[in-house]
Amino acid sequence: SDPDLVARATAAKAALGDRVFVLGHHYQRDEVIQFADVTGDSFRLAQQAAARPDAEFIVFCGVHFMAESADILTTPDQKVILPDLAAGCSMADMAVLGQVETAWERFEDLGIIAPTRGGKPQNESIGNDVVPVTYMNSSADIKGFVGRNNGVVCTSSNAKRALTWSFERGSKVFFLPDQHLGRNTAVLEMGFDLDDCVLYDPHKPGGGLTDQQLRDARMILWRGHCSVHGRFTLDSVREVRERVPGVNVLVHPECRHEVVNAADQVGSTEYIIKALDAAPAGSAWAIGTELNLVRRLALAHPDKQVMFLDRTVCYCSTMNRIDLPHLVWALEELVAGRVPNQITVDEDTARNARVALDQMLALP
Ligand code: CIZ
Ligand code: SF4
Repeated sequence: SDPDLVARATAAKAALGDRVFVLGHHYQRDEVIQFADVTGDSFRLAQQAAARPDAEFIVFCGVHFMAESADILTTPDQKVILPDLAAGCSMADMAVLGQVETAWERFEDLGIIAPTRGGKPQNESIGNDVVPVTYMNSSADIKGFVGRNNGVVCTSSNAKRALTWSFERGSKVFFLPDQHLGRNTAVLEMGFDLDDCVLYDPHKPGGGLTDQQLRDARMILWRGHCSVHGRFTLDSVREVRERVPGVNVLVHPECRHEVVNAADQVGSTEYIIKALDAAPAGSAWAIGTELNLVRRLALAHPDKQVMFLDRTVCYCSTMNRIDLPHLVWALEELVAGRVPNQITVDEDTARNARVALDQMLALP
């Protein structure tokens, strides 16, 4: 990276000292990660932010929904800053509150939501209750909706526990916004059939589902996906197995079902990092996750053969919007006494979202 920018970022960070805490997501560029006080996945970073109540400014090098979660979990005095406001997440953007409320109203009209969750008191609703579950990769609005309706947030490492908890409370789960994490967890970890899952498409009337399909379903999956992980195909897996005999295929659960099914292992980014740390020298690994992370893993494990699962380049374009110039700008603004690009979640939404996040933290 540009030596002048490196020097400016170093100087600005030194001038701010303990007043600033810089968080770097695993999918961030190297030029940004070098300035992170801590790196992690979205969940770990939110926890880390909450563990530093003394830091006045949290500079979040990641995407918008992650900065929102950090704002929800930190004290009201702390300010969360996203160096580029255009760093969104295409998956999170696929579930908008109004669309989700429309779907929920349909479930209410159908009588498949219990009164405890806001549904109408109807006899047929008894034992036929929908529990809303949202992946961490969703807006604060969606987490708030889930909290209001006694549901739970999950990450890719605790999705199975979140589903188990939910099915102890209802007969159906409404899973937002990543259809792949929902389907993969239900089918591969809970033993459900593919037929137990239906796909609710917010762009079709009634979600594109009949009343009967909704009554019969156990998992109602929102039609959302990650534009990065969704690009890996069964052909990518077949091709790498042919090219590298004995290769271990390790993918993120945001990948399509057939890809996860064909892989040797599936896990969150934190899981992937640990699996490589534990892997024997000389072993070969094809990794199905974001390219910045895979490139760093390859550098960190020169004794192992670490490669990207698909040979077409696959950065997360919104993660990559946070670059060194944006980080330098944000830090220098703070030094100058201004607060750039602050991310705030309104109190009502934050309170409800915290209910759903606390429920996740309390999962057995
Ligand atoms: O795909 C992502 O953006 C992931 C894995 C986020 C996270 O850290 O949970
Ligand atoms: Fe969103 Fe996918 Fe990018 Fe993660 S990798 S921030 S889920 S688009």
